[in-house]
Order: sequence, then structure tokens, then C-alpha cells
Amino acid sequence: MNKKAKISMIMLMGTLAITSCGKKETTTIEEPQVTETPSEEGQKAAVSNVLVIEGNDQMQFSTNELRAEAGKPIKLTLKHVGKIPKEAMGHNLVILQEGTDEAAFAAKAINAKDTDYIPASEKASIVAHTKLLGGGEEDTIEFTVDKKGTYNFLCTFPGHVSMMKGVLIVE
Ligand SMILES: [Cu+2]
Repeated sequence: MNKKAKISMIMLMGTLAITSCGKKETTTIEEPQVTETPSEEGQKAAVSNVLVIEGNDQMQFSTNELRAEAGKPIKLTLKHVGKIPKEAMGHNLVILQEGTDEAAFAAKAINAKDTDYIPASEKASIVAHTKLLGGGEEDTIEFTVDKKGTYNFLCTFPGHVSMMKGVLIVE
């Protein structure tokens, strides 16, 4: 009886070892298929000339990277998905020319309350900008960028630039 039990134990362990080896092989085959697609989509924003970006009551843009194609009209919509009025939680999206000093621009914008924080003296540094929006509002702008490059964008409402900024990559 003892010998039989031992033999069956050994046989059982043998089959367990085989099945666990088999399992390992199938998981290593499946792994690359599962991981490849989501990581590629997650890292790169899709290139599209119809862009939608959201701003919320937590002072956040929904993305910090937009991608578009050079030389073709870009249609960009900013949606304020929060509820707070624009006097307290206003959002806009201002795209700056390459080489613009973002901090200096934001500092000037803070003092431009009468023009919704778009400083008239800095118009040459602006590629395009939306209106200043309150909760529930949205604005769509159309513009074309001919020169490929990386353009900074920001919200110029006082205090928001540290949280609300990103890049528009035109390729
Ligand atoms: Cu803002």
C-alpha cells in the first residue's frame, strides 16, 4: 500500500510539473499580443485635424498632448466640462508660436482681464486661441499651421498655467 501510494504521488507530481510547464509556455506566447496594442495607443496621441480637449473644475485639461497635420486646417474644440462659472474657473486654450517664453507670456496674460486674459501686446506670439469659457460652455476654432514643430499650449486664466498646459505637435 505504501509503495503504491508513493508511486501515485510521484506520478501526480510529474503530471503537475508537466501541466505547469505547459501553462507557462502558453502565457509567454499570449503576453506580447496582450501588451502591444494598449501601450502603443496610450503613449501616442492620434494625429487628427479634428481635436477635442476638455477642461474641468479641477483645473485640468483632459490631455497634455495633441497631434495634427501641417498645412491643413485644424478644427479644435475646447469643452469646459465643469460647472463653475468663468469668473472663478475660466478656461481657454492659447497656442503659442515656437520659441515664446511661456512664463513671461502667462505673466502678461494675468493682467489682461479686460481681453479675457489674451494680452493684446503679445498677439504675434499666438498661433490661435479659444474664448474664455465657464462650466458647460465650449468653443471651436479653426486655424492652419504650416510649419511642422512642437507648439506649447496653455490656459491663461490666472494661476492655471502650472496645471493646464501641453504641446501641440504638428507633423
Ligand atoms: Cu483654466
